Amino acid sequence: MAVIQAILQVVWILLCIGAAILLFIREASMRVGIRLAAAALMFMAVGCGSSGSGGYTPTPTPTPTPTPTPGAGTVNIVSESGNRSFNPNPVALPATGMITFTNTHNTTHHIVANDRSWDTGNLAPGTSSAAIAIPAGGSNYHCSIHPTMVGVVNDSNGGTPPCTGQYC
Ligand SMILES: [Cu+2]
Repeated sequence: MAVIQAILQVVWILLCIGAAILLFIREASMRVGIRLAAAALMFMAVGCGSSGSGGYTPTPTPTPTPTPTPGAGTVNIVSESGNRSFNPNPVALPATGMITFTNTHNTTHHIVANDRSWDTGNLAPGTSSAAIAIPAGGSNYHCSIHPTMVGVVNDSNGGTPPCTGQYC
């Protein structure tokens, strides 16, 4: 089977070369120009190469970078210093009601709503959370790894939501 395949491949390559030469001669005799003939020859070579079983290496497709959710607000995690850990803080709730947390600090953080209604999961340095749906009433939040880090998402009217408990 492999022998037949090899023979077929050789025949195919010979056909390709033949076609390319014919095309070259035809183009040359028509005085269209050597450049066009060369281009045609290249085209044939590429075409033959890709239809064979070997010799063609597909170029790897680059991994797409995650695109931010349109209309989501962003809070940057900037340090481990109380209510200055986040920027901006407080943050306005955008019309989409969505906020993305981006960790620009040099250590892992894990942001949770004080009422546990949402949770970013662990955010390694340089990573961002998914866009998080914040309730229209806003949210008080903190870092579960560093409980002194506290922040606020304002309510949809721009007001500060009431904060009760140990993370206020
Ligand atoms: Cu933290």
